[in-house]
Amino acid sequence: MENSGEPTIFDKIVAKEIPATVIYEDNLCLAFRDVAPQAKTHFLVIPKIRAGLTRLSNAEEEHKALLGHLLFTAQRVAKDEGLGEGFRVVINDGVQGCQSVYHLHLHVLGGQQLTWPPG
Ligand code: IU
Repeated sequence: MENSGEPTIFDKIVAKEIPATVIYEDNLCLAFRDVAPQAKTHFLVIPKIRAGLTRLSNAEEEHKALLGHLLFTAQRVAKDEGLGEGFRVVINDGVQGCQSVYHLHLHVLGGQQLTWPPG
């Protein structure tokens, strides 16, 4: 459920208050392995500061550069993870998009042949 800005589990991961397997970090974002992987390789890329981005559909003009950085980072870490044969980037938005954590995150899935369409 979307909240008004309470810390999410991802804020706690950024703050290192709860553990995660971090595979990339810079001043703007963090990439870590999903605890319930839906593909052989499944990691998340999140902004360190949510800055209003509980979900993609809350994006404003001011978020454009950060959104670009997250997407660029997703493909860069995917390459580092050996996903040169291809991968998928997913952003679940809202109830119908099956979003469960209201802190923007990009899923990156790969390491195997994926199928299409998703459910
Ligand atoms: P969603 O798009 O909001 O549904 O994705 C949330 C993801 O966060 C989901 O794939 C979870 O497995 C993942 N996750 C996690 O990696 N670590 C956690 O502590 C929690 C959720 I809570």
